Amino acid sequence: MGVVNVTPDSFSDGGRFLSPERAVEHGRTLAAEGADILDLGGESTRPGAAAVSPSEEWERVGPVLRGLRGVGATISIDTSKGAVAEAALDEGAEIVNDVTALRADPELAGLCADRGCGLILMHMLGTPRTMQEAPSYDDVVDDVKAFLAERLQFALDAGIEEERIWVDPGIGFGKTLEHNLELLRRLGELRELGRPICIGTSRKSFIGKLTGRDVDERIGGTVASNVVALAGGAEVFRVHDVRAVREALMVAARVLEGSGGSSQFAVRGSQTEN
Ligand code: HH2
Repeated sequence: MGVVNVTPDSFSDGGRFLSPERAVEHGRTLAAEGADILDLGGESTRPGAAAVSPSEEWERVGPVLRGLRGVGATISIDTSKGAVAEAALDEGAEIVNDVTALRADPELAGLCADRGCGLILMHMLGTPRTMQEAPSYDDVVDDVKAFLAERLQFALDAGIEEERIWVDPGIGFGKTLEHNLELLRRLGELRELGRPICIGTSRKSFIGKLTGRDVDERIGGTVASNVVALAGGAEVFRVHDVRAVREALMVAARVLEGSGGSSQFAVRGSQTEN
């Protein structure tokens, strides 16, 4: 899953793709690099980011969504707002990626049930504004798992089909460095929820803490953390650097084959090199 942020203030790439033309071009590049899904976002979730009205959010992402039609990737809309999700689904998006796991907008669950779209339920402690203020858990993996189980049941009760739902532990959303590492180390425990796991480690601050690298220099840590997530059973990898991560996952998947790891990546390399 390649990230297309049409925002002025995303932590990773804020402002770089705010013009629709640049965002569309970026999305096309990510699709050409092998992204199966493009995740379009018009509101940053970083701590302290400015809130955006539904109309402003849609004004940012709408033209980009239209420009990416026919690019050969499934479009996912990264939003917590029913109005934005509805407009995006009308324009051809097929997945709603809600970082609040259906807690922010009471209309969103019914919309997803009616439309039969895909849905990503992500864990976050508190809100983007407050989430990094001394986050604490009894056991981060057990707590995240219980939260996702509860949100999964909520979605099912709202009439959303189980096979359309993916779960995500929300790396960096109300988590310390140790919490993020523990979630990646024990990711396999979330498989007991019975739904595909989506993971978003790309360029996040825990990588900066470990490597000392600035946000646009975290590709090594991003690759490593996604490979670890693959070994833990993740199936959807939300990243800014599609080519590098995809190639790493193709190789890692072959190594893990037969060891119980996931192996959905076909290897397309030359047979004549070593
Ligand atoms: N992370 C971000 C945004 N959306 N969605 C899911 N499912 N999982 C994630 O880990 C996730 C997400 C944050 O990353 P980014 O979009 O690069 O930054 P910003 O929120 O500042 O736009």
